[in-house]
Amino acid sequence: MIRYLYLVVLLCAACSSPQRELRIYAWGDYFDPTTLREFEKRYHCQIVIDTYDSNEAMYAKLKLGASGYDLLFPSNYFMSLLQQEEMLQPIDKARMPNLTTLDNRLMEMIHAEETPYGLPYLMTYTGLGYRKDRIADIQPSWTLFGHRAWRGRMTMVNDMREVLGAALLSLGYSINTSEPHEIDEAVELLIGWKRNLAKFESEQYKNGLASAEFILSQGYTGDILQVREEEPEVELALPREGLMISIDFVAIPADAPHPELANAFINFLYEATIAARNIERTFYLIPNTAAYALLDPSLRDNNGLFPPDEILQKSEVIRDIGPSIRLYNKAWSRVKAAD
Ligand code: SPD
Repeated sequence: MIRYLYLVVLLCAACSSPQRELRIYAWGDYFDPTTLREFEKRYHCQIVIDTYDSNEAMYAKLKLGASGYDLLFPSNYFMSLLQQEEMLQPIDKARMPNLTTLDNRLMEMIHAEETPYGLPYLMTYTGLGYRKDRIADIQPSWTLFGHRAWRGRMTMVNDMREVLGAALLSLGYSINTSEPHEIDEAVELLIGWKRNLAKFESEQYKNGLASAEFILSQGYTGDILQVREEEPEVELALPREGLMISIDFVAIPADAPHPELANAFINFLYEATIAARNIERTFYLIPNTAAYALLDPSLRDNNGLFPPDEILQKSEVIRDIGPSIRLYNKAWSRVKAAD
């Protein structure tokens, strides 16, 4: 009887003890939800996710005092700012057996940003989403935003580097230029495009494409492919001038309440079967060669996950451009203020 009572007390204590929370601050549509449930089961915790739609928005919220997050997903070109401001803690790479199969080709791309404060989690390309039923025979180009006949039916993301990048690429300039006259030309071009846009927006446009409210949108390739799963009239197009490439890192904030659990989650993300499930659901590439081998064969020639070489050769990784970022901030304010 006493033994039975003891068991009941133990069980009740387990039920009533508050579960650990792993609080993630990440981009939207970023994980296969079944993988999150699996982590919760394995580690007896609950995952809570808040989302942001640009690096700038994430940084601003943290600077305004938002705290309690265990994990962040800043893009490569934002890592050094977060480090300089001592907003991150080192990752415990020694306790990550799943790191052994990281894709070296992609690791070379992020060479400049290699750091003890983060790991590359996800490759993101920026391309075009469009309605096949409204735009037949598309000739993919960033300059399509100059097409007046589609006024009010097009969107671009609310992300300064991505939008200026599209204009710079169409002018034949580097998306990382620090030349004021090149950035000025891009601003002039963008002000013209802006007159044709419904808005700069990074999340709701996906519903807008699905409902045909919008017929052409700049967007992250994985997001566009996720919409295509729901609405086959939505298609991905890769502009002939090339793509903007970002590598979103995974990082742990300096004040994370559960760094142990956060490190375990990072290792979990690189587990081959988990990475493969996340790739298949999000259509973003996690740089893990062991996961590539597990992918559904239909994904091997998916041009959003593996863009063709002739496009990749013209594409560029968005880089940290140091103090020249001021030129971009000013340029973006001019675009935003223009009628
Ligand atoms: N749902 C959006 C996922 C893509 C995030 N990557 C953003 C890169 C910004 N340059």
